[in-house]
Amino acid sequence: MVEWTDAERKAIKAVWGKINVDMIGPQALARCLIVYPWTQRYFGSFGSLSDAAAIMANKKVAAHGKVVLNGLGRAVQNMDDIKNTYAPLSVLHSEKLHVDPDNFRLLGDCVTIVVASQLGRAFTPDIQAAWQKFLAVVVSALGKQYH
Ligand code: HNI
Repeated sequence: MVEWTDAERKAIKAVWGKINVDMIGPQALARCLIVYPWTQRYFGSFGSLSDAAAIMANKKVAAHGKVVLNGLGRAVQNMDDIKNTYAPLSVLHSEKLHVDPDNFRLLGDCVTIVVASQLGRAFTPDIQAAWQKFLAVVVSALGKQYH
């Protein structure tokens, strides 16, 4: 099981407390689709993803970005049991959506970049260290049911 120090818990909750899901979610998913264009293949039903402007204006991308970030929120609320909390999501991404699990880290990095640009100086190296550990646990839990 993952051990969290009090400082890490505090840092992760503090970052989450400053995240506006409705803003960060759409931006992070749009960035992922633009920066790593192969991730677009899973969103064939989302309409036009033809260029960066289309992706950023795409309402389905925005809505799904919020869904993903709310999913991340569930991990924040269940920090001591992320693996079980994410078991059904892991099965879904593996068996139904067939998402290559390498992509989880890429989306996580996009979330971090958007969060960092919003928090600015408040996103200190210590805070980032705790946040990256949290995302690493999330990525690992999402990949757990792949076989
Ligand atoms: Ni993901 C659906 C959470 C990464 C492709 N995804 C979901 C849902 C949640 C979710 C929550 C909704 C489930 C439901 O309907 O029951 N996804 C997350 C989280 C991460 C993540 C927390 C990582 C941080 N998903 C990814 C990545 C891809 C991805 C990296 C592809 C590149 N996800 C999908 C697709 C769906 C999806 C595709 C279904 C979308 C739809 O509505 O058709």
